[in-house]
Amino acid sequence: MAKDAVERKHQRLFDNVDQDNDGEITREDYQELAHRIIQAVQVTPSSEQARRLEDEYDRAWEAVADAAGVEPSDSLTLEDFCQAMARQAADEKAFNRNFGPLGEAEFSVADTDHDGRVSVQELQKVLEATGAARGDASQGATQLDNDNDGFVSKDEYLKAWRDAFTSAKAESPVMGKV
Ligand SMILES: [Ca+2]
Ligand SMILES: [Ca+2]
Ligand SMILES: [Ca+2]
Repeated sequence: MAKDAVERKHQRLFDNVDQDNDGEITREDYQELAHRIIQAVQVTPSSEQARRLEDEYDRAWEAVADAAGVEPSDSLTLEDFCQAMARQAADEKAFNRNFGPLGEAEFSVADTDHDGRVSVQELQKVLEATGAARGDASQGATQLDNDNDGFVSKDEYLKAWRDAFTSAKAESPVMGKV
């Protein structure tokens, strides 16, 4: 049976998170991904935004491990990860609780000039670091700017972020085309 778009997105996510490419996801992969974003946006690692991002990546890993029924010190295979993510994506409340704050932390770390707004260029750096949009980070960030004023609102980002993991659409600004 053909894999549906949501499953393909979870596979893409697995590849993006598996920073050391060993075919398993661990807490270290989540930590490394958080570090990559922090480096990409050049935010001070000891800053509140950077620490919040690290905390939320840690919390997200614990939620995924919990949904998969493993200890946070264990690792997850692609199959286990996709099953755990499918369960999370099917439960909107759990998804928002476990991953909503992570999306917010990503958005807040993206505002590198601290003007309270995230420009298309600022967001592009985050998308490049997560690997989410692959070669399409520029296109993805531009798509998120619905009213073409050069900035992406938090609501626009969070909605796109949720859709990336839960909607059946094969295309997503933060995930590219799967
Ligand atoms: Ca790994
Ligand atoms: Ca800004
Ligand atoms: Ca806009």
